[in-house]
Amino acid sequence: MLESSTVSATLNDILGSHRSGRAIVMGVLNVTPDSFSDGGSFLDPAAAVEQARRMVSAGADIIDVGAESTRPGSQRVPPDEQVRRIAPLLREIVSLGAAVSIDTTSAAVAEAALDAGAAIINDVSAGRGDPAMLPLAAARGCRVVLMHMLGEPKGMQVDPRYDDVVAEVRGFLGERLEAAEAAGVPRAKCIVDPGIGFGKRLEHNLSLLAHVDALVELGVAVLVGPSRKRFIGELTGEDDPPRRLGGTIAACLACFARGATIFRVHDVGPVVQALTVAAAVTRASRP
Ligand code: HH2
Repeated sequence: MLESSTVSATLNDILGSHRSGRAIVMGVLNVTPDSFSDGGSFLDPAAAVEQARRMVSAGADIIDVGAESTRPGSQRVPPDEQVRRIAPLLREIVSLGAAVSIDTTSAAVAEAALDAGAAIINDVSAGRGDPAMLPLAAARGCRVVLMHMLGEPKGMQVDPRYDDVVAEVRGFLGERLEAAEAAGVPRAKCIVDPGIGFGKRLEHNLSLLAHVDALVELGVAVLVGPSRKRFIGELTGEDDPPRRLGGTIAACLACFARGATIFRVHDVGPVVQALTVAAAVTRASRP
């Protein structure tokens, strides 16, 4: 499917956001029964499309569609079941005009989504989960999010350890950028992500948020996904993920101040508003 000129312009804005400083918001759409904060809410295709429409109206530049939960302890969902979940709604979501990303580690699922008009592969395994993923991205000329994860979702929160979490995550992402380039995906089409909550304790998540500028030095746009995650509950005592919006906004703003520009969130409107104000204050502080 050919990209519309509006989506191509959005994609250029997204990939160049680390240079322009423009904040980009990626709205989360989980077409799953078991996601940690919204599982089951959008399994019905009509509800999913309606939620995507709301997120686009609220200012989302990207809609990230996922059909497999990666919460700690989650079970893998076979590729054909992921395709079955997204097939009835993907084209309609693409027609809303935002860029669409597919959150999967399976090349078969990514290919089905690209065929329906998705433009970005969001791979939490950074191309390690399926050897066909990076070659597919190269052949289709699409953009790729490369995320850091220690281990697999099933056991990743069992005693994760690092000597220097920031250096190790940065080193890993540098290597995955090289692997993507070796497979034929230009660096300029890649986005990196420290993988908040993926094999990390509270102190690891906080170090990565505090030093996200070390990832910006890799020379590509940096995405962060703190939305509603457990570290916010650990800091604040809020057990109910949908009630973690204040913490989500604080984490996004702290990362924006340090050079990250793409924010994967469930609550698009409030985060767009917060980033708009933060960006205006930053501009006003320049001579
Ligand atoms: N977090 C989740 C899923 N996909 N992708 C990227 N690039 N970065 C993230 O931090 C990230 C991600 C987990 O959040 P969610 O989709 O809300 O939950 P679940 O995995 O349970 O569906």
